[in-house]
Amino acid sequence: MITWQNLTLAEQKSALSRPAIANRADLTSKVLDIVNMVKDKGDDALLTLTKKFDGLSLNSVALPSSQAEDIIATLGDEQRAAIELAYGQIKRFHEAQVQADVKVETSPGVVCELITQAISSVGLYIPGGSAPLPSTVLMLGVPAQIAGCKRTVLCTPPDTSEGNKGGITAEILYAAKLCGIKEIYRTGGAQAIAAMAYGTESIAAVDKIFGPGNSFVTEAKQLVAQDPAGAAIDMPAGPSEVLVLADANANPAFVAADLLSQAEHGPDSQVILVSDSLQLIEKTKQDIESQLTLLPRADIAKKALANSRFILASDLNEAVEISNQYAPEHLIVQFDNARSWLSKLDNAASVFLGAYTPESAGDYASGTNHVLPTYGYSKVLSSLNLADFTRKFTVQEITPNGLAAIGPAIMTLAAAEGLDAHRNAVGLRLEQLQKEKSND
Ligand code: HSO
Ligand code: ZN
Repeated sequence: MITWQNLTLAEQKSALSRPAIANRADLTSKVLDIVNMVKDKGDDALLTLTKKFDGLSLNSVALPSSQAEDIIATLGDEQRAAIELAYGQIKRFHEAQVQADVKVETSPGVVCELITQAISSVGLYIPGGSAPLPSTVLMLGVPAQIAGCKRTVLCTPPDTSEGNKGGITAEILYAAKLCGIKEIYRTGGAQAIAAMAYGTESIAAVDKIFGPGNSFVTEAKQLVAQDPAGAAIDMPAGPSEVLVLADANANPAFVAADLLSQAEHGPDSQVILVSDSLQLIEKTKQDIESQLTLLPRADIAKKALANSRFILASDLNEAVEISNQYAPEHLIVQFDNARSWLSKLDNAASVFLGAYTPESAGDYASGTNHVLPTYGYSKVLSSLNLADFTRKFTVQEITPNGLAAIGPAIMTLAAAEGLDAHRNAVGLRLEQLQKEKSND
């Protein structure tokens, strides 16, 4: 446990540091090889890499729609209903984010507009591996559907489990179906990102790629985003994080469960507890131990917990300052009257207020998006939202009288910048108006 006040400024900074991404140059070169292979060989590269990494020989990247329907038919009623509930919640929250276009007459005869349009084609990456995430399909697919993107492509590694080898998990397929996603491809990793960015015979390139993934996927997203011929990406993604603020009255079992729910995501997950109560910290640690024994993913959680931090603050204000400095992806506030602290909470990407608001609610079904900036980027970047699936452009239209009123100022500004062609573009028109006036 760390007692915050006993640390020097430098020690405080290092107590909140994130682990550096190891051996980036090596990763970049491996990912570049994969990206280039997909650029050169298209679908063949995807199928070869699927054989290499997933051990599956597929004869096509696309999942035939009849196969998708057969897999969906295996889904139990309870699972179906849960996906439908989450879909409805996420839809309600994201539909409310639709913004009206802006149209303003800034002065008589000068009309300016800001219009929102859906990004034409988007690619959604859904990780497979140790925990396939149908919830992420909803988090990406629902806003794409509401925005009205013309094409939505979904890529995910093929299922390797017995009984559905080479297929895709039923939950992922059903979530995709609710979101109206028709293009579904069985390919994962850096190769899927390259395919969506540059296109292959079966996957046409998209404008923007969304979704979390391992270090290969993240690196591939960064590479294609730097290439003007590649694709835009949603945000830089690092390992998932939670910081819990808890006071002496918090329920340690709840706090332990919240910390563990983050820790089970991956060995590199970041888990931090900050409290002003030594007793709460000690009890939470005990509860973590006892809850861990029942978790199937205990090994993963233990690895993440090895890098966790338990910080004792002198009071709640100091606890809040520590959180603000760390800028967590998820911030859970288990203080009495948590809402009264909201205006003091800076920099967290997603805030959970009160004892009955676990992160799991936001991960699945409250309605908020679970794709969030990590690694301290939440200081400047936002939670994924409807606007990420749109672009905004401006329109203007000016009448002769409108131009006559603002034209002289434009000419003065153009002259000040030494840009005479700009000045003339207005001057010529004002002269024309002058002529028409004297002819009347
Ligand atoms: N906590 C993860 C999202 C997630 N949790 C998906 C469960 N499934 C990152 O925000
Ligand atoms: Zn989660």
